[in-house]
Amino acid sequence: MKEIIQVQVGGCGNKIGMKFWENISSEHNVNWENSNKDPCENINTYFSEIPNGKYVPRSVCVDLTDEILSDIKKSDVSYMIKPDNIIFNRQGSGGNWARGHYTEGAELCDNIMECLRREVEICESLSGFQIMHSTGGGCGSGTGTLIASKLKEEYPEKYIQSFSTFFKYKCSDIPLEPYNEVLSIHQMIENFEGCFIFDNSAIINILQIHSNPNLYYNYMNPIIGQAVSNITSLYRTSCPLSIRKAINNLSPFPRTHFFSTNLFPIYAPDFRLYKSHCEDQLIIDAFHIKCNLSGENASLGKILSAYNILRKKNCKELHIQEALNCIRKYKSKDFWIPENLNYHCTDFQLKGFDSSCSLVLNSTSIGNLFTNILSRFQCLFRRKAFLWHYAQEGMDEMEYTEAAANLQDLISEYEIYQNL
Ligand SMILES: Nc1nc2c(ncn2[C@@H]2O[C@H](COP(=O)(O)OP(=O)(O)OP(=O)(O)O)[C@@H](O)[C@H]2O)c(=O)[nH]1
Ligand SMILES: [Mg+2]
Repeated sequence: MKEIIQVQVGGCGNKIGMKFWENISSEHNVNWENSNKDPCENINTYFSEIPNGKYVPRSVCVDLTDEILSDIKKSDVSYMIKPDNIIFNRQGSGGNWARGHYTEGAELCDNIMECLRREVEICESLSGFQIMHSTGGGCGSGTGTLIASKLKEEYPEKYIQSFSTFFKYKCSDIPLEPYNEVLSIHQMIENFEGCFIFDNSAIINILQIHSNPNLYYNYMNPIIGQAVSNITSLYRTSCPLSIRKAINNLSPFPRTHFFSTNLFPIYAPDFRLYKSHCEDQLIIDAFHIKCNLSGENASLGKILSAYNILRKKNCKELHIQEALNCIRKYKSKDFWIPENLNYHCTDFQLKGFDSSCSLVLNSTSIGNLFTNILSRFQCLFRRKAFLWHYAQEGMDEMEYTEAAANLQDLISEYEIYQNL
């Protein structure tokens, strides 16, 4: 058994985290009334069995406000979350990374680590941790990265992967967002082994959402939840990968571990068509820029590594190979290492879909997202705007300079690979 423990942190982390649990509970037939009727072999990756024979998520839910309770209650599977694993205070971070990382969040840390220790103790052979969070606020970004650094201290040999939401083009109502994002990425470079990046602006673009910003999360979160379910199917099928193996396959270099995900098909929940797609269509269409959930066009960079995850019953090997050969032939100039395109095929279908495909890309084009974030950061930092909020929490100016330099190094590293 190779178990994975999820930590969902902050407003976005908890909402997307609950979508993930809804999807995979249904895929594994975990149901409170009937226990699990038809357990999949690897139900234990993400669920632990409790004494009455029921299964509950290996999840710890953290926030700095009690909004977490309503976020969890809105989910169809809220009843499965262990009440002791919901940890929050009522102070809030005020959108400030330093409050999430050094003050308010730090106060909760002993409690969080104790809860994680209990979860680790009931695992037979822990594969690693995954953190769900956003990078723009104070909690998911500050506390999420604090938890990762504590996990690295306590379980240095375990891999940590994250599902991280950015908001590239937002005219934010929180002016501190660029600081929060750069300080988070600095930590993510050092303490996470693999980060699956989603960009809200890209998803808004794909879905052409023009509604009230508070409503569009209802459309976006199911899409991110589907992509996460597809990616994690690698760890849950009958011959599962460990986090270590999956991330190592995707990362030719240790620091460039930021992956974008293409999802095909994508339907806004109201417009879903229950249509089946053949293997070659799944593989070829998943390469389309309109399927990219981080808004970066992989064809404008070099693909360092790619993983195609197909979920369809009775996949035909011959059709898969033909489609992969077609990609290798016509997109060879996009690949940095020729043919570095892996695939994984499973019968285990995505909830509500006859067939689905996620293409995970480690592409140098993700550098554009970071360049954009760094320039928004520089614009504020040059003027020393809003720094007093962080200084009040004891943060030193050196920390911004170090974080920005680390991000600049990462961008340069992507540029080197792109031009090699
Ligand atoms: N995709 C998606 N993005 C969200 C959601 N909720 C918030 N965000 C975005 O995530 C960023 C940070 O918001 P939150 O996650 O609510 O912030 P937090 O981590 O709780 O931090 P604080 O509330 O500042 O303590 C903002 O840019 C939001 O627009 C959500 O449900 N889905
Ligand atoms: Mg919040």
